[in-house]
Amino acid sequence: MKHPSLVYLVLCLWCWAPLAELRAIPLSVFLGGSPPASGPTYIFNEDCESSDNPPTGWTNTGTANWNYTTSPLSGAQSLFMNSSSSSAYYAIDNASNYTMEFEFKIADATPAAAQIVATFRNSTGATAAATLRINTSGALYITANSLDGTATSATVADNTKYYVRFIWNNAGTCSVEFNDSGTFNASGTDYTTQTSASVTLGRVYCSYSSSGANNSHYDNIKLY
Ligand SMILES: [Ca+2]
Ligand SMILES: [Ca+2]
Repeated sequence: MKHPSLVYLVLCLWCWAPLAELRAIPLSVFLGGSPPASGPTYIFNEDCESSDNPPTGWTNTGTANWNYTTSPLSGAQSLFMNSSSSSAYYAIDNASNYTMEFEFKIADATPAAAQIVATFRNSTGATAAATLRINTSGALYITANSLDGTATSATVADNTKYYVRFIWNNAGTCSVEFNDSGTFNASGTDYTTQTSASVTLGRVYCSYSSSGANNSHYDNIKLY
């Protein structure tokens, strides 16, 4: 608790007409109020740096390798899906919206057939809610409500690190955006959307068994 006379002095100064610029600054700054809330609370924020394979909370299929050390995307280790039949999922609660962010790299950015990069699914994995794919040109698109959305006009390149943001909205607009800076603005040639149906979520995957992205890398995988 601040001394009452100090609070009175600050209020008098703040109200003084010539100090217009001063009033542009929130009063709470002078009175010691709480700063604005910063950043999301992550459901997971996996940097792959532990030796656990898979890390706590994750389940592997195929030969997902969370201890990959050859050219990791960040730090000393990344997640490497070394075949198209590998994937890893994290069990999640049903929710009306989720944002998944991750660093991504793929050896073959123009695969012979579209491949799954990430997907929100139901609790058994059998039902897809929204699926992020890379097409044969290296563009990203979302399949939801059993319909393929428009692919980004921007494309990813082989063996190049990108930052990806993949957003789930239940019976709403899902979106994906990617770039090499990690700054997202929900617009541009690297951004696209697709409308989803209502699905009860239970899992989120990197890649997906039997149709995953071949020779793909992930790091700093976050969900909020
Ligand atoms: Ca690791
Ligand atoms: Ca890492």
